Amino acid sequence: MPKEKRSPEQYSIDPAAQEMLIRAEEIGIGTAFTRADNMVPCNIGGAGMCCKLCGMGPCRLTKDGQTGVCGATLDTIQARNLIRAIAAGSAAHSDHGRDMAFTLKAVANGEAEGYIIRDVAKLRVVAARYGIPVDGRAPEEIANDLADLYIAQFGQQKGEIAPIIRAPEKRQKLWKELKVVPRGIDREVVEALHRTHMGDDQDPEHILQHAVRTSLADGWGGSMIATDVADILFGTPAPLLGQANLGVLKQDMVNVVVHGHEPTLSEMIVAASQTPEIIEYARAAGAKGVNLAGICCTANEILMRQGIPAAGNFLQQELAILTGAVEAMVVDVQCIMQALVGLAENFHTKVITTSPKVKIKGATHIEFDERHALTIAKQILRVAIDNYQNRGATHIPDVRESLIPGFSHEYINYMLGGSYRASFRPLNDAIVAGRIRGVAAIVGCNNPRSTHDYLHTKVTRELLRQDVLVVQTGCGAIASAKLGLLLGEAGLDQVGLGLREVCETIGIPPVLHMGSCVDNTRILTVLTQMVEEGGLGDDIDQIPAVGLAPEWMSEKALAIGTYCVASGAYVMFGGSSPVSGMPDKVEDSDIVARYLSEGWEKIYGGKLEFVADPDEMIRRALAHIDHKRAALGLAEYKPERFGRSGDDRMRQLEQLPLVERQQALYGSPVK
Ligand code: NFS
Repeated sequence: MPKEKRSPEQYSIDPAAQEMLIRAEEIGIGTAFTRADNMVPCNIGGAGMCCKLCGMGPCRLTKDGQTGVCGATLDTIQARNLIRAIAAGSAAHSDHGRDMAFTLKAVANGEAEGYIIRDVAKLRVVAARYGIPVDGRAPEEIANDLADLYIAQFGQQKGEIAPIIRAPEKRQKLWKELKVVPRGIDREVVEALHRTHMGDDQDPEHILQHAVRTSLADGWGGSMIATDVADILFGTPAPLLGQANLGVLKQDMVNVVVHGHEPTLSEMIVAASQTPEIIEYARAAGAKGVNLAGICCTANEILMRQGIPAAGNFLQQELAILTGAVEAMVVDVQCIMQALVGLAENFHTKVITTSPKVKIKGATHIEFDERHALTIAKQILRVAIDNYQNRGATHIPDVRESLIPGFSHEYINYMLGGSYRASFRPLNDAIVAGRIRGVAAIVGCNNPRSTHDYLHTKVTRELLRQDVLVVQTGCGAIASAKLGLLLGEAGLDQVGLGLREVCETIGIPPVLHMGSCVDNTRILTVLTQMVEEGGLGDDIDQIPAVGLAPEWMSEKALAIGTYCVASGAYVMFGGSSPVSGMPDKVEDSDIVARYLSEGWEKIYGGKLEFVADPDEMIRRALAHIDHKRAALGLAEYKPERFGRSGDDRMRQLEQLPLVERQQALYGSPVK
């Protein structure tokens, strides 16, 4: 029986999304929101209680003590299902990292049209970390060596992946003792699949130990490589002004939406769109030019480096096409809904697939090849421009918000101390003093099963009020951007006074946008640097910090959550749990869920929990932060200690007559 249909306000808290969903209803077009209404999720599969790994099943274990045909117990089945998801997520991130490494190699050898090495400084720093000689060498030579080293990580069979040395020393030692240091990125993913083939690894804890190793191959391997190379080729992000939401689409321009994940093509489309030849071509077609906008993590990549606006997050991909104003939606890999093609048939929009790995029936395929990157980018833009004349009625919501993204860990380090005294000291000190209670990474997807953006913003706002500094990536960052939380002035009135004062002093928004989902590795680096700075313990699990993915939906999110736990973080997911079991109906069906929390906490100091209620998520996050503060012997968090923020006080003083103001400031009037 279909669930009850929800109202636009129940679908999304974003007014632009609501407007487009009303429009979709008016013209009779379905979206992920309505499809979610019509598709009741399977409660057995959803709880991790269904095994379909072989042809004797699928086996659905819904009674006490029941096993699969082969005798597999529920905890084994849940662990196998979970590791397969983690392997898929790790594979997606890491394959992205591999492509980036190949691009670096091609650029180093002059085989990639249109690219240059933009951040030579980062290239030298990263290469030097691995002992690659840098002095007196051309950037291309260094890049060639680094590309070779990075490419080798994927197929490496033995030993340890190289980037693991970037974790805190104590953590590395723990991983070695536990035998979870990845040997090679591909090897761990393949082994996860092998172990879960019928008749292999059947001890849930042993399976989950390998889940950790697989996820570490992502976080401290494939994803870290993706971030490094993107920065080296396209520039390490630093704050700039951007905009977000569907209102960034323009009526009088050719709108090209780039959607997916890898920055290689989207960066080239940005470059191509600014060439006189393309601008002229667009003008000849009657448009003012080409307006680019991003969706999902591609949006984050070009937003934080080039200031290209974000049209929205995951659940807005269909809504962008519904505006009728998108000439082309150019997609590469990951998070692309198949529904886009059918939806686009109602409009003039061309859905263009570009990756050799991704085709969608009915889409136009223009395959990307880095050797001819600029030429292909121009070709794609010409297809979009030619389509401008076919545009029909449009409906662009007049909703957009400004934001300041671009907080790479390099920039955070710089902003805290300047060029010569770059340091995490001020951040650590603010935490030690209790001005900042702790740090929360609020990341991950949207999910049409919950109200779009609601859970993200609910937990973000509450933690800010509680003086928790928030860092964000992925679709969660775009959710906060749309609400104005990524702007200093607009966001600060919503945050606790201690945190507010720190933000005012440094001149930052209370929510730091750190990039795309592969850039969660930047958060790992920040946590490591906080450890190395001193004062907050000697490993990541001692820092008063939490990781939250309130609206998760993708397997990549599970991989991220797992590597963060293995790195020592307390991670909570909202929404549904893939290992929930049905503890009220089937005895011990939550053994795996308990192990991910209590079991992993004993081993890694971090734990993974699925918490549907956002208030409970907030409560547990704050309790954890306070518990970690106490364990470090830090001052108890007391918000009233810091009184009003400095800027706030100055603003009030400005209202006073001069003598009284001087009295308040200096104790007596200045003569
Ligand atoms: Ni992350 Fe980025 Fe968004 Fe989720 Fe998808 S875009 S890689 S998976 S939906 S946050």
